[in-house]
Amino acid sequence: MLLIATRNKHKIEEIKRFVPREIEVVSLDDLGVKLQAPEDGNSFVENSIKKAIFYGNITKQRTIADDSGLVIDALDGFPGVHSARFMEDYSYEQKMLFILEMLKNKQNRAARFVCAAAYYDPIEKIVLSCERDVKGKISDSIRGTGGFGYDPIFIPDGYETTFGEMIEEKHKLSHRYKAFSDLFEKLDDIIFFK
Ligand code: ITT
Repeated sequence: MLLIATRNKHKIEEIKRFVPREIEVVSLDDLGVKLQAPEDGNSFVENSIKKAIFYGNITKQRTIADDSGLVIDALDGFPGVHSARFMEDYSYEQKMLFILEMLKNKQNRAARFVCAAAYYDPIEKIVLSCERDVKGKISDSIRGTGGFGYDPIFIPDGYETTFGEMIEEKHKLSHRYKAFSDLFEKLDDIIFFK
């Protein structure tokens, strides 16, 4: 059994796609976990490991966690590890409009989505985290209703459409797809799931 330790329902749906089919998964809600992991690290990898260890120790289950965010070059990496908590009381539409406003007079619209995918085994004390990104740029406007978070303003390299306008393509090229593919490839060598 494997615990997918995120409170973000969109992330759960995406991560489920990347877990090998033979592994049974459970969520924090399935296990009745109410506590919230600390997320005060300075990097995606650090935060992903904090989440995995926190929830793995509470539940005594093998656990995977995800820390991710949007990194915008012209804004010195903002919102980065603060992607979920910046302007916390505002909607994602308001957050995206704020970002578009900050980039209004900037030539450089380069950005990337980053994901750190972590695994923790509380019995064997194994900890692993893989970080990957997908590079692209910030669009001129909010486009599309698919996905979640900042998807409607992110255009991956080689495409004209935002993640919000995509249906299946996002899951073949995203930061999350890459990070979890790496993680399960590494785990395959050291763990036998049942
Ligand atoms: P958990 O900590 O419970 O996993 P969270 O949503 O708070 O849930 P993070 O702290 O990792 O997770 O914040 C990630 C934020 O970055 C997320 O809420 C989105 O705003 C943004 N983000 C990450 N991946 C994204 C994606 O694929 N598409 C759009 N936005 C994304």
